[in-house]
Amino acid sequence: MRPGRTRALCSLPQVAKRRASDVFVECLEAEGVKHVFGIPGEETLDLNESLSKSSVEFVPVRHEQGGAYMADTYGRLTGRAGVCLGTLGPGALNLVTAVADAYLDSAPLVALTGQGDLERMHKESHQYIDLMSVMKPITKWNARLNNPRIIPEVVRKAFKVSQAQKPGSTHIELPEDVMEMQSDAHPLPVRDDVRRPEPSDEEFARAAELVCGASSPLVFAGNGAVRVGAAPALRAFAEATGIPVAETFMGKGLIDNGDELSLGAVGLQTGDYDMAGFDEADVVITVGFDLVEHSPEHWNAGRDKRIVYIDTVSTEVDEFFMTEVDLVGDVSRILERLTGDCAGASDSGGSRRLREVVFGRFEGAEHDDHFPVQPPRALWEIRQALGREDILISDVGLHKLWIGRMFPAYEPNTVLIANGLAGMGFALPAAIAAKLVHPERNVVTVSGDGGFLMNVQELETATRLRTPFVSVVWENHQYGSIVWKQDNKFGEHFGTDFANPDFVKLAESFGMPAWRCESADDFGARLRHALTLDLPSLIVLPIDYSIDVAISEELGAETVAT
Ligand SMILES: Cc1ncc(C[n+]2csc(CCOP(=O)(O)OP(=O)(O)O)c2C)c(N)n1
Repeated sequence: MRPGRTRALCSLPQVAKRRASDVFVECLEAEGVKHVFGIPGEETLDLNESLSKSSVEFVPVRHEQGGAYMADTYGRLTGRAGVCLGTLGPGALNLVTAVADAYLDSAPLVALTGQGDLERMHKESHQYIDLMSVMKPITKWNARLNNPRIIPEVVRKAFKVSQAQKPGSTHIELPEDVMEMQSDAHPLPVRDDVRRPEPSDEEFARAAELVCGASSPLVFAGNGAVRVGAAPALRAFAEATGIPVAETFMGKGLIDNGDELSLGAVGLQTGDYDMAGFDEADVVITVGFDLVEHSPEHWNAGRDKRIVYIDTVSTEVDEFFMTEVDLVGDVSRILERLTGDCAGASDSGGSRRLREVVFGRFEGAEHDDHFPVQPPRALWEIRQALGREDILISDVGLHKLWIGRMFPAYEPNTVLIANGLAGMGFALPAAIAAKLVHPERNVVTVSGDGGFLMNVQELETATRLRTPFVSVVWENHQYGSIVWKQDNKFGEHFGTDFANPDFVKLAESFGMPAWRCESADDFGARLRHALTLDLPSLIVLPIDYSIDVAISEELGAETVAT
């Protein structure tokens, strides 16, 4: 053995042997884990017993997918991996959709799954599914704990990889027999003080030359900037240079919607880009732009934009996104330096036409008394009821498209939209996690009547935890966005209509107050009242989707999938 290695081992504290599951939980504590969201199983008995004696709160949920969405949202809002748990086979498989959501939406999440004993994995065996293979394509990394000795390394690596840019999901499989073995391992030190490489002076000079030489530059900012807290630096850059900022749906709030330099959230239709000034733009500065949200083909179809790329990691390859300069590193520091270097840039880029159409419609909705309510009025009421830092969480459907483009955001991470995987059922469990992270903020969800029922069981988790937020269900008895797409394509729709339970009675049966709105004014009043309560509540809002989310033919064909 090499001398250095001997010294390192000699310096380890003497630790008594403990059960492997105890060591595992000590490692979770060392990572700062506060909650594990999940459902226990026969194959996680030791782990759950160890959790019960730890500082980590085990939060029982009512479907593993709900638990994984809670972990996903906890990760989105904190930058620290949220943790979810499912037992082997069915429990683990129920995690899959939300683990994939964290993967595509770049939210740090560590999924724990039980597993049968090591010695029965090679054969047909009760509830055994090859979870390592199942989780592989929806995680950045995964590992089986096949020996208690490797627990500290595996846990540290799962968190490190999950939280490193771009963040995402990782997975640890915990065989039942390994968890009950004895081990004297102990947690590894946790160090997250990553120093990012700086772009070279030449790269900065090239970027400044491009930006300063542009006649019509604009910034396109996305979730990558939200994740690293770069909003202040981005705002300072925009203000100093006069270069306006368009946002993706997940980038909403990076720049205050009321700011003169805000071009709005683009991407619903091809015309969005045109009307925000992309057509005339010769240079586009992307800041934390994740291609998973919106294909660059929609704003660079002619491949003629000169692109300055700013992010923490190197760019994806896409034929419509051939960047000219890549500034990879600490996004805030890069923007700060560019702010000085680009003082002479042209401030004539961007167009406010998109904003005028969208927010003209939004402001005009204040006195729109249509009932069932039309989306602009519904969003207008929610905006009035919420403060700048409060949180609106969108589920997935036609309502998401309305929220994405029309709901004004003032700060990042105040409008949560799952726009990578875009799975229905996200909003309700996400709200529980948002309240755990920010108990002082108001939280409202908007779901369609389709998506709401996909994770409705988590109303019980919410009432049990007493996380006060308001679930608003836009009721139209249809999968609205599919109706919209089918009508546009075929002139008719099919397979999209359904009946609903009485949502008010359903919510009441969970022990929470609930109301059905009878008029547009009713909605605002009920929402304001619900936000004063110290327990979760639900509002059913009959919705009229007869006005096209496209708003105007001028905006062209839709480009996004809901
Ligand atoms: C889990 C999941 N299943 C299916 C889809 C495809 N999909 C996208 S939107 C949508 C309909 C949503 O209907 P609803 O929740 O009622 O909301 P609305 O569109 O009416 O606002 C469907 C089926 C999806 N994104 N996620």
